[in-house]
Amino acid sequence: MTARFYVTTPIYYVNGAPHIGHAYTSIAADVVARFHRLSGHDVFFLTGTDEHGQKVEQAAQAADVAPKEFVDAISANFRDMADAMAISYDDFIRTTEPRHIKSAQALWQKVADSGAIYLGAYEGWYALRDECFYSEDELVAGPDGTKRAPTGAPVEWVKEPSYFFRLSDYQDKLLELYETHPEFLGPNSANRELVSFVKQGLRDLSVSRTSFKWGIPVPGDDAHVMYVWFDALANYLSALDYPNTDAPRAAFWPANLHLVGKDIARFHAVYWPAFLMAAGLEVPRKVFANGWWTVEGEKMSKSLGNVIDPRDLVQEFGLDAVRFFLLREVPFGGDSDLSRKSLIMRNNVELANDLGNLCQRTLSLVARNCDGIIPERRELTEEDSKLLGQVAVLPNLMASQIERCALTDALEDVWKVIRAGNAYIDHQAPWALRKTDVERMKDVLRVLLDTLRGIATVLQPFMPQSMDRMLTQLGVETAERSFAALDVILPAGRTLPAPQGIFPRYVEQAPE
Ligand code: ME8
Repeated sequence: MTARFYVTTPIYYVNGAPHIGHAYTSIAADVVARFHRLSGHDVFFLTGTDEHGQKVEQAAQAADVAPKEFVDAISANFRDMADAMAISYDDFIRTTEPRHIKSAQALWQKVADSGAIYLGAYEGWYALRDECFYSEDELVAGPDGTKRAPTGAPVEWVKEPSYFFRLSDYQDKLLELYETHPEFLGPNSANRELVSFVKQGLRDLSVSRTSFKWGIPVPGDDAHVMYVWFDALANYLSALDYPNTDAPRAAFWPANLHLVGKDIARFHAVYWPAFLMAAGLEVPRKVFANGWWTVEGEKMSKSLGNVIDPRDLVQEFGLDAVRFFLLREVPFGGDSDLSRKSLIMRNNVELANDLGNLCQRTLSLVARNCDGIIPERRELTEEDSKLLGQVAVLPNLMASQIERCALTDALEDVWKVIRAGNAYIDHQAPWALRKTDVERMKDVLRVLLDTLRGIATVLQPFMPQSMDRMLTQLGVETAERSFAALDVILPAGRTLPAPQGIFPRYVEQAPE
């Protein structure tokens, strides 16, 4: 049976335009989804938008637009961003869709039937920006001396009737989950933080609000709408048509991977598994929290005017240079800074020089000296076998990195082989062999073509558009681009198209 793999991005709030941070998590999830597809797995990749809650309601009011009209426009903008970044999602869920509302209410009902929800009154702190309740001891002093959430968000005192989820009952079960499944939450820094948060003791969680209307009504009590996080987390099930266990997608539960930002690890690794346990459902296999991007050393913010739309970067640098930079710059899971200087450097050094030149040199030698025809694979020297051996282990090596969400390490594995390929071409000097030993020159070029094919195949998840072009230039048919296809070498005799550069160097324009 084909292995199934279910991977998700967060569903993004529609209170503003998408920026590079949203694109980041989606690109990472896209790499994982594409990698599993190339491994022959049955993948379901979900993204979407989180459209309820007080924050979105207020943003619509501020724009003087009806909430539905407001969320329709911004959700479409997020979908456009996903398409522009080549996010290969299988479904895009919106929490205002009837299918989601139905599922979220069914989940609520199931949790309530287990006895884990009761009616009470909430009195305490709420940070609208985070859509999160905080206890007094979590608060910090803001720059103006007012109380703030640990994230810096302003807090307000809220007092209203509310349904509660018996989160306190789940403390031991959650700690047991973290202990028996250390891979459940990554990276380690997020894991440590969560374990200590849960060890400090869990209070029951307010899961409904009565002071505004823009949400999903609580089943059986229309005066309440669900807390936006109960509503939002349910998206991962509603896309599978929960509670219909006969639905074709039902078999994708439990999710293999929820990719999130570190700001929302708590919701995914504490609240979500507790809700699922109460509903008698399996918990996801893994939650992984990516780090935080700043821009030229500053936090992105509307007031600083430094919020970057990923589509603008793509316009300037090309999609794959941006995707590559984001996943290459810092070990996945860590914080990072986006600066033009480092983006240009990565593009020029690693893409244009290391990979682009290796490909261009090889293909132009084949064009000039072999009439553009793929030469025979003949007996290999020790050096040939060494390089091809390094290529052959890449899919498995990378699979284990991707399993741990070590996306940057997976890229580093490929770059080691690219560097080895460059050392090989320099040492073998096929341009010199042309005059001394034409047969050996052909053998060397064939080894290089096979090396490049392996490299381009495993890089497809990271840079789908440019690797598509590279594989076409290498004479690799569409059906020959999976990892399994690498077991069969390309037949000699195919004519390659005229070589064209894949990664142009970026030259900064002089100011006018
Ligand atoms: O939290 N660096 O939505 P959201 C890295 N609706 N990642 C960033 C980032 C940055 N500077 N800024 C945003 C929500 N992100 C909820 C989620 S899921 C059931 C509900 C990414 O629009 C990161 O993945 O605030 C973060 O977790 C997410 O965008 C937050 O998006």
